[in-house]
Amino acid sequence: MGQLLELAKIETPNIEFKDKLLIPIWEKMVSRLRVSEKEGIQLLETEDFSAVGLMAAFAAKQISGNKVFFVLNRHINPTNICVLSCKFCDFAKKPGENDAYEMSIDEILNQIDENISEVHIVGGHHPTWEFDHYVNMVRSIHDKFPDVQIKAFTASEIDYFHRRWKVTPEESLTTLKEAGLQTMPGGGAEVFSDRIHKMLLPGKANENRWLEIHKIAHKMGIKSNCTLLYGHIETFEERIRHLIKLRELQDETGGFLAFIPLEYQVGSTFLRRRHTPPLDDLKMIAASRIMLDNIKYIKSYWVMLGEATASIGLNFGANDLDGTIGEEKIAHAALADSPLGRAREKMVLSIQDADRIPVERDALYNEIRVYD
Ligand code: V47
Repeated sequence: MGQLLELAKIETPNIEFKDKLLIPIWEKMVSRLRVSEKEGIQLLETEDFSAVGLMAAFAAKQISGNKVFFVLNRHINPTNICVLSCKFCDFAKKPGENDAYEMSIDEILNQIDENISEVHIVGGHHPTWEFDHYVNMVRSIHDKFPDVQIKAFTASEIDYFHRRWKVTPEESLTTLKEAGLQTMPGGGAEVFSDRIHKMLLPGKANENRWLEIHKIAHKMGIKSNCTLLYGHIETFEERIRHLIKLRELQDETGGFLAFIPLEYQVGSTFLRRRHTPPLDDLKMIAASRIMLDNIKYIKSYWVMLGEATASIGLNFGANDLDGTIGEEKIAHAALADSPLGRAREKMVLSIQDADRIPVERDALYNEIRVYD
């Protein structure tokens, strides 16, 4: 295994297991042995959610004690115009459609202020915006706000710059890094499965391409995040296989900062009738924490989970609550009922509600302030 996480020695809790199939998994965790695919599936299938929560909380405490991280950030989605037609997405629009929009670079700059640490930029795959436009966007932000770290463009967008403008990922990432890009978000991974790729996201970067682009980024010293879009038509097997693929790449590069399980928002796409029930969200967070033994941070993404479930997720293995966000558009286009953005005080309270210590961080997880 590549890069082992540093673990603090803490007392092993005494867990009363109702589901005896969890015991060998727990024994492996305590001995720092890797959990297998079959065991990962058991973590999602079990009804003993309190035991899974305690197991994951133990793993999280070994990694970051009682600390839970958050960032003052803004999400900016420069355009929703997109050549793709992913079947889960309510955000994308075609040119000329009623709600289609394009933000100018000045409009983007107006959404940022020097009080935030991170700006997160993800948008549609625009048919005519040239690659240079994205470079200008990053450079303009960096020039005006040199202290704001720029986390921008999913692997799917980097792949699209190649397909549309013949700029290879090596070239685009080198140029964007020179312009001020610091890290990459984890979107666009969806579910690593040929079956789902064909059905839901034809034409988008597939598993191999997504992983290849993150590997290129990591080799260039660009850290990134990773995600899984769950709660639609995927199986538990596909979810766990996806986590194992991420774990394998992390063994190789050590370049992932955080993993974010993204709960599918039903909106008007109706791949499923209802969103995932909160207890299943919590098991997903816990299984992620237990499987991804080499990725330091697991986010409880309040935008998609809702504020209450996200706060409880901090007792199911998550050690990051993401950020204040500003005006989120992707989940809200799919009718997420969380607020559009949150104040720092609300982030602190959600973490304290979970009996954890809030730590404000920057995009690279440097600690800015601990709220003891
Ligand atoms: O890639 C699209 C997903 C992603 C829906 O890296 C949907 O820190 C749910 O990746 N329901 C973008 N999800 C969001 C994302 C992200 C979010 C927060 C933090 C980070 C990070 C990354 O949103 C897309 C896609 O997987 N998405 N439609 C939907 N209906």
